[in-house]
Amino acid sequence: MHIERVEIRRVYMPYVSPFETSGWREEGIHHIIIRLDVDGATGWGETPIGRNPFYNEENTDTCWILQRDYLIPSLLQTDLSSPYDVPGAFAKIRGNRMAKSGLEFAVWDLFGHIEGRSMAAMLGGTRSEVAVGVSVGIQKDIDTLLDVVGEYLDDGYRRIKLKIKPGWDIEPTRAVREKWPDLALQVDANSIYTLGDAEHLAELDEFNLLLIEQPLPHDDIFDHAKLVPQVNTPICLDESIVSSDHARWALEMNACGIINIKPSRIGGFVDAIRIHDLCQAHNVPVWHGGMLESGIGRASNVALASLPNFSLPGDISANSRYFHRDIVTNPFTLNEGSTLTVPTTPGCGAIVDEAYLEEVTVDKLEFRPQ
Ligand code: NPG
Repeated sequence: MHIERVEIRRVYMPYVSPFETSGWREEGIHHIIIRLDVDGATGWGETPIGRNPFYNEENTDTCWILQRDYLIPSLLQTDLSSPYDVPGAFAKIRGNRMAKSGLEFAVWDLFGHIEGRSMAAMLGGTRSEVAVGVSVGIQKDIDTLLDVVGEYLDDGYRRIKLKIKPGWDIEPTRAVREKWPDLALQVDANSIYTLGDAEHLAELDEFNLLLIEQPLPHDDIFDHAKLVPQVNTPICLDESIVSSDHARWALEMNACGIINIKPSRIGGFVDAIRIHDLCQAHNVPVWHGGMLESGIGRASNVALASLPNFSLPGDISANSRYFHRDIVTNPFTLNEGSTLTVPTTPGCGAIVDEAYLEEVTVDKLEFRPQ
């Protein structure tokens, strides 16, 4: 099968409230939405990339250029018999995994519509609901943090992740732990510490956290392996795991006890499933990260999170936690028990609000086979 038409759109959608990590602060998303068409069937995908290269090396501009000049021309030339053909179509192009991922997701969605299968079923999902939590950005002070966490708990979320950085780590975590002694709580440093901070990071051990996520640099695995024996809390890798090979290296080096899988960071579902399976074989739990996706990327995240080894709650909150209005007409709502329901309709299950998508579009391009 050859794709007949590709459309990419840069979109801007404001968040309900700004999101701040140890490395950046954003007021909204600057993602790329992809649409593929073949013979009356449509597939949607999202590259949930940052406007600036502060999380990884890519940004919206680099993804746009890579998709326009390399990835879409390759995809249009490829005779696809399954979504598993996509990584091969992109194999010559090194790195740029976020740029690749949205196109791969759209091919999965397209095949789901053509074959009448849900994305979760295609990926090997086994759950009808996935456990989710909220990632709480850095706040202006501890009182505000406690209010924000309290609101999410009132909404029904049962797992909270706190963003931390030097000067905003031990005390905010202590305050949340003291107020909610039984809360499932974890922290995320987004690569801001160094191995010299090992003793400081070990101070987090007293708070009974599920995990400490990506304390050391984004491209490091070696020093994480040195950190692991110095803290009792499980170390989870995010930024450092960009492929199934990186996951294998980390497991062989004992650089982490848990892995956060974001399929967009890894270039798509094909390699993300390999990481899931590898971790399962090693009895290493995984959980699904988030990149504040619109309803399109959110639906495909929920599908992947339905695989069996996603055994910790994901950063996949209900759409209303991110946006007042989303580009889908069927947003996820939080179930009792802090879960989202896995769609069973063909593809990822998102119903795109094309009129609103047009409103939030900043730029768009269309491609057809030459
Ligand atoms: O709920 O989607 C969400 C946000 C989860 O904290 C979250 N994502 O470092 O994991 C992260 C962070 C992130 C956001 C990373 C945007 C990159 C871009």
